[in-house]
Amino acid sequence: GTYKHEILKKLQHANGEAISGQQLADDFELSRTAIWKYIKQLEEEGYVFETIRKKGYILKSQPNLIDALKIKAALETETFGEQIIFKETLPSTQPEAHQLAQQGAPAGTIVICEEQTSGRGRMQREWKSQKGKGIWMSVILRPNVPPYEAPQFTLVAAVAIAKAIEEVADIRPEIKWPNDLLIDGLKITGILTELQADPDRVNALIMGIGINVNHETDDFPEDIRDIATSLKLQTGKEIDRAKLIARILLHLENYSNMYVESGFQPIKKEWENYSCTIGQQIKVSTINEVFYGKAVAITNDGVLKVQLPDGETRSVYSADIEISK
Ligand code: BTX
Repeated sequence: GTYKHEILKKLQHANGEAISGQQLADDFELSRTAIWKYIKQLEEEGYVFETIRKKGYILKSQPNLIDALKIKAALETETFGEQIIFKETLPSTQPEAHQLAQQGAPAGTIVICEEQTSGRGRMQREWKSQKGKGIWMSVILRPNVPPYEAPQFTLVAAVAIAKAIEEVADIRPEIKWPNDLLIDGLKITGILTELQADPDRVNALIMGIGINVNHETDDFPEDIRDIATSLKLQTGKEIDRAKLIARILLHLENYSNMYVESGFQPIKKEWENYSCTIGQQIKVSTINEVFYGKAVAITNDGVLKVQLPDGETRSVYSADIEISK
């Protein structure tokens, strides 16, 4: 696996220039026949190469699939994504990741699949995960923080994902506190942060990320067609999911390290720039009550401040919100 992955990586970074079989053979200390065999394997997986006599191979196109190899080839991280568990189909990537975390999987381990048959959101709500269209993944984080800080990582992840989407798809999503990304008011991403912890320290955060990427309208089940959208619907372009995943992992690695070192404060400005929540009239639903007010600020600790009609300000740690039009 690793030679194939390294050879692919070289060809991906050649920017349309040919690389000769001899050069690849020299670089990896392999025979030219071995290189040729790896190229054939890659072709079987759907990669298309142009072979130019005396010059070598040019990567012409890549299969629009995600697999561990393709994600790895696109990675720019220190450690995130070193361990990738890729499955065609899973009920949900979350329980799988929980189990791996319990067995000691390192930070940055990801579980990802092409299809979830019972993907879930918060409070056991359903998360629709159409085959081959989206990014359905769970990332294991191991931040050295107390358990009460876990919800902040949802905010950290939202910034990391928003930034990755902006860079790869060239469209700017908005963050709806706490765990949604929207484009044009429609849901493009949901984040589910779950916790494995002792009373005073986090052992692992299992960060579930669902992104609608290459869906056409018909790919969404009817019950969410009016509230959901995909990057393809919004940009008119097919998006390379492996590239987007790699970018998310890069930013997630950076921002979660930043959080552990310095808290939410250095990330807050970026969060606010992406936010569509602050300044809006909102309806807040917590487990205990429903109330209306104006979202006035996010604190340095990532807590939402809501001002009630009577002027009183409340701190909201966890809730669902609706933005009034
Ligand atoms: P949430 O509880 O904030 O949102 C769930 C709600 O979103 C649903 O009740 C439904 O109305 C709507 N919805 C369902 N599917 C979609 C979709 N594909 N696009 C837009 N809206 C939808 C959000 O929860 C957190 C979702 C995390 C999903 C990831 S995927 C990888 C990991 N595995 C897993 O089972 N969950 C996470």
